[in-house]
Amino acid sequence: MDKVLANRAETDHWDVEHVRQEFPILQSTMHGKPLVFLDSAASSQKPRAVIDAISHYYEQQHANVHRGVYALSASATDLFEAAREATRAFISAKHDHEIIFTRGTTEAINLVANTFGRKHLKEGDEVIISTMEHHSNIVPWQLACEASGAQLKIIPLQDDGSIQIEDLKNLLTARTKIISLVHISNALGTINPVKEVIALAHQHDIPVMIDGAQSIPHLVINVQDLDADFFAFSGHKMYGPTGIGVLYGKEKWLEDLPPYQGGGEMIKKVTFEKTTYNDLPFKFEAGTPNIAGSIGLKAAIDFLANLPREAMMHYEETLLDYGTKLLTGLPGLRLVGTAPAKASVLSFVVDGLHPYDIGTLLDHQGIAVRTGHHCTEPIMDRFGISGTIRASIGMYNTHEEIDQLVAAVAKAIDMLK
Ligand code: 7TS
Repeated sequence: MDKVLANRAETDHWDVEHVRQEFPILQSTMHGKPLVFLDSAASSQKPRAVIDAISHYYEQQHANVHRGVYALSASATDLFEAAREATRAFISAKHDHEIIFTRGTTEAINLVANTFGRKHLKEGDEVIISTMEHHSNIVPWQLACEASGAQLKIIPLQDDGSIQIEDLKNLLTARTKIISLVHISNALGTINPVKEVIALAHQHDIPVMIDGAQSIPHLVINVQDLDADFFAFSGHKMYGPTGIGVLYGKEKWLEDLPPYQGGGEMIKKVTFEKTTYNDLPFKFEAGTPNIAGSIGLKAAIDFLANLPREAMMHYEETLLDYGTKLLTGLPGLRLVGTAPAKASVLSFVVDGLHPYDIGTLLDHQGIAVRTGHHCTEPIMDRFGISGTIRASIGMYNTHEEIDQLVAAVAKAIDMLK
């Protein structure tokens, strides 16, 4: 069977109507119209299994973890640690203690930039990121560079929104200490060749951090196969709750780095003379963690793990291709981000029209998209625009919803011109 046919056969196994039934909010209306939710890159909607796991936890299972001698605390601890194990398995990490729970991707990147910066960055050292980073993979590194006197080096963007390995090669020097790169761009949809980047960096003994905020809901992630040194993601973009995220770090790096925040949980022994730090992963988990969030995250992982992920990926690809074809047919509309390797994001501008005005008219049709710079101002500067309209796809979107988006954009163009 050729690839197209194989894809089609697998796509057929994606029962989108069945999947939609699992997401209560998708049955709701907005401005009297059925909700068409096309903003999953900002935050995805939650299946009932996640909502139920969290309310069940608060109704029947809540106590603080790692503290009490009593049964309820011990079982809350077991649930929390089961979430860590499920997360490990989900991204094929080697050890449970390589999974650090954070508030989200932003906190995970700050953790690495801060601790790596304190220990390994000095005056004249260099940190490489790309033009397509989310602000959360720019600003923490700027702070680390300011504190240490290191310099930020930027991989440029091609016109289609991709990066070239040659450009990265040209930036590598003996002073490069770390590379931090987004896996899938939230504003362009570009899928970066992170495995190739990591292999290249490792030839020079440079560690690589991957911002996986947008790849985790769409791709099957295997951190050992990627050989990533650090990999960050958020629960709320992968159908889980807000306020929980993950930093994966290779054991050797997490052992090497100093603690991030100080407080309870992260210590072994505290005296005023000297405090010793706890073992991994607790060294990086100061204070009471987001227990309910971890349980919701595990429910999201179990939900995803029970779905045919290959079929989901092919289905999302067909939606992206469909939307690309239809949108590019509209007058004055230009897609921003046309790299050959792309996932789930349709970012566009319309000649002479402000993204916000189009976004507002779409909202009146019940269609939720995001407009603006998407926390990626350097991308907007690179393309000389102030923002885009971004429709982003989740597992529950349909071809009919893409039709509605395109019809509503066409209507908005007509009204505003
Ligand atoms: N990195 C990428 C690539 C992202 O898309 C986002 C959030 C983050 C990091 C930060 O994640 P957080 O969970 O810590 O906030 N992206 C978006 C977006 O595209 N629209 O709203 C948030």
